[in-house]
Amino acid sequence: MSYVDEVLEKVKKQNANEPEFIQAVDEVLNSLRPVIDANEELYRREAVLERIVEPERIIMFRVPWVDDKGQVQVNRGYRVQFNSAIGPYKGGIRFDSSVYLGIIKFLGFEQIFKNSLTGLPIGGGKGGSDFSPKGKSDREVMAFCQSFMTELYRHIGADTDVPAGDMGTGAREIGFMFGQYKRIKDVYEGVLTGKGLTYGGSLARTEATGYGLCYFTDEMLKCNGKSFEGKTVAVSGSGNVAIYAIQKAQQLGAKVVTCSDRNGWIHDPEGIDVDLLKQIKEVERGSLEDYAKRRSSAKFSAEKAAESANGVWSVKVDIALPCARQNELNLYDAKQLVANGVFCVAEGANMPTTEDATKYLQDNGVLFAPGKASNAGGVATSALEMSQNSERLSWTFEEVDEKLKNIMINIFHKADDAAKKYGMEGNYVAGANIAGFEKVVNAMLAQGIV
Ligand code: NDP
Ligand code: 2IT
Repeated sequence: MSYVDEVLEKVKKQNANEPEFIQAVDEVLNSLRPVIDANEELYRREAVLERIVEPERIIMFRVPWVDDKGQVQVNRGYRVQFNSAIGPYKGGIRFDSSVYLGIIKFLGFEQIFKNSLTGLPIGGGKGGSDFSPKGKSDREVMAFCQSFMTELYRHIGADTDVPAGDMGTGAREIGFMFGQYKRIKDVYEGVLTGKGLTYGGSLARTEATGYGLCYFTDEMLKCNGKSFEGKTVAVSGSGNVAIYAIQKAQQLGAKVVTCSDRNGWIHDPEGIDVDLLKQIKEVERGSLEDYAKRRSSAKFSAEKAAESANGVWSVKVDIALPCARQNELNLYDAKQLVANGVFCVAEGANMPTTEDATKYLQDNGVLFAPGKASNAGGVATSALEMSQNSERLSWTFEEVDEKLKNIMINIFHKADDAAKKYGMEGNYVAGANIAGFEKVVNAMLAQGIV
């Protein structure tokens, strides 16, 4: 049995209750076959794959807090410190009722390769809790965040592990966690990124993931003789990544006609009004139904993304940008997109496309950008925030945005070059995995058995 198959079998057996983690490992290891085969003897002896699929450390803890009725609630907190070969652990914190260890492990595993691709010195990690801020008061969110940090603080630090936001964790939550960390440790340091601009945050971090997705996609399109100009785009989600992907795609000349949330999705053939969307989702924390009520060109469908299909992918468009969550674009959706003439799918979310859907899109000539490359702009800008915190200076929006753009263009070319080197031109999934993996493995081998 090949080394890859051996390790995959072991991962499936040892993590049988974590399907998302198995999916992420399966996708990465399968695409690494040419590299592993070329170095099989060394990698086997050094147990490179066994080590890379095993987190360096998993922290799980109780998070008790008191709700507005005086009732004590208990959630479970996680931090998975996956790989520190190339820098301190770095990765977001997800607050969502669907969170369990398998979700955090899949996200942490992806983060290793994503962070490597940025070219910046950051290792891979991820954290979160099954707590959902949805429908909670600000005081409840603060009580939860303070309790979460009261345990997490002892495991993190500016040179150890630097968390940030992810689904359900935005500026408000980062602020509450930063305040509690500082209060307990009495150290003012860049221990979290995505901070507010008045206390160490970086300009352009809010926009970075969505903008970065479009910079990456723009470069991929250009290198394939295409562009955003005059194209129609379907986006899913309406959170941090989606909002700024919509904004940048429109700035690059496209018309974005869909977005979605937990309650349903909208089709706005005139193009999404980003200011209205921001008002509803960022300020009011409301539902897209309100968007359609205030904009006559938009139609809201209460139909939620289901196991079988997701309405946003039924609209005829040229480019699709999934920006909500894992496995939101399945084989059925991929077939609809291809039948409707889509020529590019670029992932803003982490692992939004199922493995069979990815293969179908690639087999049908669709330009496909994998999230760990195309959504790396968020964590890359987090690393720029860490640099600014270390030198106790802050850069202008334009400076950060320019660096972000260059990083995304470089990531595209790293993935493109690696794919070409191994005879898989145009397969950016394989190219991104290989380029991300090679740097981490070289560092691991150089550092001995740790
Ligand atoms: P947000 O919480 O800001 O937004 C998530 C969006 O997805 C919301 O619109 C939410 O709906 C929708 N959503 C969540 N769960 C479901 C569901 N079960 N069904 C339908 N819609 C759903 O998160 P982000 O925008 O930060 O993250 C989105 C994705 O991007 C995640 O996969 C995340 O891991 C990834 N990512 C984020 C980065 C970042 O910098 N923030 C960086 C790289 C990747 P509602 O509005 O109703 O809550
Ligand atoms: O998935 C991701 O890359 C993020 N949620 C951002 C992580 C970060 O540290 O900025």
